[in-house]
Amino acid sequence: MSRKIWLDGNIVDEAEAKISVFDHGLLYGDGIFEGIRFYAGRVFRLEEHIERLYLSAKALLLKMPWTLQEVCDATLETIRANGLQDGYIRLVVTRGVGDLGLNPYLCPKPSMFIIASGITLYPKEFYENGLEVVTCSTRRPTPASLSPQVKSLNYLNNVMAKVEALKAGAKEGLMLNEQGYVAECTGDNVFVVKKGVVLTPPVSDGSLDGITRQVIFDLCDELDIVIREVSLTRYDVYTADESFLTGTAAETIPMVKLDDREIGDGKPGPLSLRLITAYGQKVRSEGTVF
Ligand code: PXG
Repeated sequence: MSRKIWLDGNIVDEAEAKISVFDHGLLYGDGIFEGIRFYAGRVFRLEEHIERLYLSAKALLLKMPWTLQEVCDATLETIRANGLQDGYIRLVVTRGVGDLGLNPYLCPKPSMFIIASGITLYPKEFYENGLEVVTCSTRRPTPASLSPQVKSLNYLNNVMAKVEALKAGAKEGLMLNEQGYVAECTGDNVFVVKKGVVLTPPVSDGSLDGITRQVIFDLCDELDIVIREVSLTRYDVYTADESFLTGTAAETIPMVKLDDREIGDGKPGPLSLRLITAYGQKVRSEGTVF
């Protein structure tokens, strides 16, 4: 069945959903995106994702021609048009059509399209047995360049890191910042567990302020689990008792090996599994009904 795409205010067939070759989203990666999941008829953390989209837009001086509510409504409309109950939303805003040359002020109108589809980042067995991860040589950019908080259409740094991981036979790659501290994986935030305490790097170490990451803070609060933000080195991950990764697309997944070192006993840890189960329950019981 052909997917229905929301494109600049209209629902169109996938084959009709086209963007100009002069769109600066394509020519310069000048644009932003969001990835949102929906489960059993509800969109999880919809407002938070759309708010983050607006923050990315603000940072890039990209003036959104739609209100936040209109974007939320368009997202729900797209899901309904595709008759899905569970899936993934990819929302993309481009700078719009301009001419050759970087100048964004020559692009009068941004474009937005919304895709509702499925997504599988890792095969199912990795959710049960855990992921093996390798450290990539590609670093997360410093906040002195474009902030890692902007979900821009230029993900080449992460794509190249992912390629390194795949070439090394791993499904995911750990990215460090310029100082060598752990930032995040190519599309997921990183957590470790040490002596019953959950630790994750502060976002100032170069990670995206993930919405799933925030859910882990909420769950730790609800379950009386101590969680702290601390800078981590690879040593801290190698010697942790447990580790797991989080992201909207990835959800929550145990990490059991880094650079050939088993983390803990090399199996998903009990605290990670508790949080992963609680996450699964939360996403299926909260959210905006569509
Ligand atoms: N780090 C980066 C660099 C990301 O892009 C996350 C962490 C997790 O954040 P959330 O808010 O989702 O918990 C992301 C999320 C895709 C795709 O294909 C998107 C992401 C990651 C992987 C794939 O849409 N973004």
